[in-house]
Amino acid sequence: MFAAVDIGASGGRVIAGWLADGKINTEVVHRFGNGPQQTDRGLRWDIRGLYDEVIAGLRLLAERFPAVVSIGIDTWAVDYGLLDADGELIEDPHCYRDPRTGDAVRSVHDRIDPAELYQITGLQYLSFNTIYQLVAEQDCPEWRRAAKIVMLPDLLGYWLTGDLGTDVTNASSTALLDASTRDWSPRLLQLIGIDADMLPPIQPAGTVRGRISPEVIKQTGLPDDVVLTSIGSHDTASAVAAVPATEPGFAYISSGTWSLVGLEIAEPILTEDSRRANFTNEGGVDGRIRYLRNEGGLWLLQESLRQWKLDGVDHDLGRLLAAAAELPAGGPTVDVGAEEFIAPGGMPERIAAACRRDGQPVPTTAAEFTRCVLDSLALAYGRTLVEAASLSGQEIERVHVVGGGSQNALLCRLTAEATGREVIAGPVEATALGNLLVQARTHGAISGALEDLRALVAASSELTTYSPQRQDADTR
Ligand code: LFR
Repeated sequence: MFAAVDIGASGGRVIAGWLADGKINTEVVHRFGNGPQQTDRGLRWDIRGLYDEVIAGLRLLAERFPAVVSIGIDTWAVDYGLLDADGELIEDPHCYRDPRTGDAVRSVHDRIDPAELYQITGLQYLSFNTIYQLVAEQDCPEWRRAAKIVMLPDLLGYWLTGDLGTDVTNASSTALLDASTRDWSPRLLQLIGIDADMLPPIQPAGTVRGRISPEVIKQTGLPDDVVLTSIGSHDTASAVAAVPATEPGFAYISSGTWSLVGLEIAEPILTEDSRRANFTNEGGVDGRIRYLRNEGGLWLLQESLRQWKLDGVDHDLGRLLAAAAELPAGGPTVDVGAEEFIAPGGMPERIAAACRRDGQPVPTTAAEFTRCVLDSLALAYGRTLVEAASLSGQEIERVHVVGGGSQNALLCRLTAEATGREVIAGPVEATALGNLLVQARTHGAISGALEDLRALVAASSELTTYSPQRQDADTR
């Protein structure tokens, strides 16, 4: 029995998982909300509140599944907390959507040419990559007290165990990791003035991080030998590990707040063409490379819904999607990955402004905005996969959509049309499954390569296929 703590930008869950009859079974024991908090010190995560939810979830887990042997934690990437010399968190971590890195980006690129930075890290340029956030932080008083930089899943893990460590999947999102050696880059650390001992050691996914502390055992009622296992702690890495592909030739879209669109490859592609196309080489489970582009995601729709609610209209998503599906194809589209959509607030107006600026029809109803976001996402997916195939030389025969967006039938149908490929949707909880399966393998409940884990996910999940030619879907 294993437990996944899986926290995304809009919500978290504690999920129990166990193997029986060649399948993985899961049960969600606790769900909780999440979202960046606007404070007078910028946009931040309430990480202590999230930790309290994790503890509440582990308490429920201990009651329901007393035989749990291991816990794994994943969250979104790039963000971190700073610990002082006594190991205390200095302040709530910044959210990557805080637009604080403008000067820091310029400052880093003055010190190292972006082309050279890419040759070392292989990382897509995103204004919120950890390297830029850290340089922005160096101007704040809190930086002077900072002794350790700890990625968010590792911070939660540190509070559970007292042990500090990280894994390559999340470390690769910082732009401080050398994509070729898969270790911290001494050159980049020196460039931005960070001592190597501020960063924790990198452990491969599938290493025991440490035992859950006696204090947490007392608080939760967990068995006293339960451990924290290092998994693909970047949520996207765990999701990609659980893509239910049974044959090569697949692409994936991990679809949620963001859409991570790409392929799995064996060695990083660090060419100038790849950099110009803004593809990333993030570290995957078992040394694989996640060659993908981070496109905007359902955030544009989530934020629009939030704005309409603030304005007094609480739309039902199901109804909105049904109305959007009735609208004709060929409506306006926006660049979902653009910097202008990263920060929260006023999303429908920003979408309308982008359409107006480009001389396109401007959406007015909520259904039109919804359709515009989904058409834009599908268009971005289609383009990204054409480029991924050409840059990697890998053929794409089918596209797996995992995560929350796999439940959005309209988006899946539009994706099949835009990519001209069969789309296989599901599972929704791929991230938690990837987290659980790596733990299960570490603790001997299963064995095999990533392909075997994926076959197990395929055998355990209900998947829906959307064909590019047909308007309907098959569920198996
Ligand atoms: C998805 C994700 C993406 C990362 C973004 C910010 O949840 O982890 O992979 O680019 O969030 O961390």
